[in-house]
Amino acid sequence: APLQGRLMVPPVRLANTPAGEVLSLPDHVPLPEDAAPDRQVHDAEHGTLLPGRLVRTETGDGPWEPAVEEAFDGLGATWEVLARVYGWDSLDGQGMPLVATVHYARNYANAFWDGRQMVFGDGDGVYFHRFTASIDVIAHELAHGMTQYTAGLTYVGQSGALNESASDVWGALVRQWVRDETVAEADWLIGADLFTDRVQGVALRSMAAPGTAYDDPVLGADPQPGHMDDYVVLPHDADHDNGGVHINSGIPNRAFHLFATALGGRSWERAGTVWFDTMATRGLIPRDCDFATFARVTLQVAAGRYGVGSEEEQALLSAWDQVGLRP
Ligand code: ASN
Ligand code: ZN
Repeated sequence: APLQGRLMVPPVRLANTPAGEVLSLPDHVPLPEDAAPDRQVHDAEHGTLLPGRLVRTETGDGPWEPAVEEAFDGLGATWEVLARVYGWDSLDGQGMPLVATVHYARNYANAFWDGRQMVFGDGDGVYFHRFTASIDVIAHELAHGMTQYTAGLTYVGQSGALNESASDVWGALVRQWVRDETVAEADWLIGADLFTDRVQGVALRSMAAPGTAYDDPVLGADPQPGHMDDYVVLPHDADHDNGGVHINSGIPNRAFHLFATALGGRSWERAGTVWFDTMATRGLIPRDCDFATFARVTLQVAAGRYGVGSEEEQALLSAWDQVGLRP
């Protein structure tokens, strides 16, 4: 449906869209039932050469070992949400293969998107289980690929924290979709299945209450802020998490949580739609988008999709206000 009426927020100068222009957001047309993902799961066999040995595609008989099963199913669930809810086929919207590698290196306690594919370590076995254990972590890594092909948010400073936050949003959303949870039933945790019993903590991050996910003698305390007053200013280099991209992501994470829970129902419906449109509509946000610009564009999208003064727009305005981002 085309955007109607005036925008409640001041017109924002968009990357490719002149200020004040009436935007038109395309309807989401779910992909047909017979559309399917093209998953390719590899085994690095504890080396670091990527992608490694191809062990599973869409054809072939199992059984497969757990890491392969989890990666394959997690990629499938993420593809399903994007395709069936938003009509988006794979990372680029054009059906590109979903490539993943498991058993990366030894005792590797992380997962990442390398610009072309997803990579999952087995964890160190002391503090971390294997990184395919949390479906939201799989969706998080895959979403980095989607962000690369859509908004292209630069992985440093505020745009980097928005990139990180978008991955957490898709992670939480896919987890909730798989478990068919309402926003009230969901725990809004990222990486809830990764920690061993030894760790004093519940997950890597909490979108509902950033900064409370863990407090451990060895791992330290969860450093995430949930409000602009607590924004952590760090140098924009690799030694400082590119300016705290995994730290300050707590702020937009909490805004999404507040928005989604105020609306109720399922997160992928209205709240997810606003985030999807903001991220995936070409030219809506610049690559170096800051928090304030992101907030303004989400409000324009909400007003466009659901109407000026709508419940959705009001809930989102309140959510951004509660994290210190009043447009
Ligand atoms: N697991 C991390 C992430 O996807 C790895 C990284 O810092 N690139 O954000
Ligand atoms: Zn990430």
